[in-house]
Amino acid sequence: MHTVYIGLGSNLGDSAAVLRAALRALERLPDSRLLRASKLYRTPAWGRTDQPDFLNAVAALQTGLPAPRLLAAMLEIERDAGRSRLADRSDRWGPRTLDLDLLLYGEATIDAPGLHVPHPHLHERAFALVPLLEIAPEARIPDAGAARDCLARLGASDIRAVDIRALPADNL
Ligand code: PH2
Ligand code: MG
Ligand code: MG
Repeated sequence: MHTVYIGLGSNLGDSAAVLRAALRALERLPDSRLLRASKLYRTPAWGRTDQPDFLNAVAALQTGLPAPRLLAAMLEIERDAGRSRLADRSDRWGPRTLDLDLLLYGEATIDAPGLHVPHPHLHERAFALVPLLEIAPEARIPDAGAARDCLARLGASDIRAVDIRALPADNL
């Protein structure tokens, strides 16, 4: 069994409902158990900034699934949420209904086509580090060190936990 961390993001549609449904889908993965889920955070778009704010979260999973099978299951959850991808990948940094990223897979370093662990941008993305540190304050990123030291170099003043009272009741 491996402890893995999955980043969840959405900035299209009813993002809070999409992320909650994705957490339920992760809970149902075979040979896996959802250990923890962070709060939802409202985060300014990173990279391509001409798009709406995201909601982001991180989930911790204990799983016996090998990384490629876990990744395939995550892509299926994205598709079920209505995520589309353009063949030329020109939408790679654009708005999305659901993005699931494998951030950490135990302490493994994996470099295979379409599968790079730790996530190559994790150490430079406060929107992923803040929810990760909420549920795993001691997390270490292979080759980048303590996640909390990475975040200290970035700052996180623009990342806010979502107040559930500000969401429609059917989102709870
Ligand atoms: N995902 C991206 C690009 N930029 N910015 C935020 N705040 N949250 C994301 O999940 C995100 C992003 C590509 O997957
Ligand atoms: Mg992503
Ligand atoms: Mg992704």
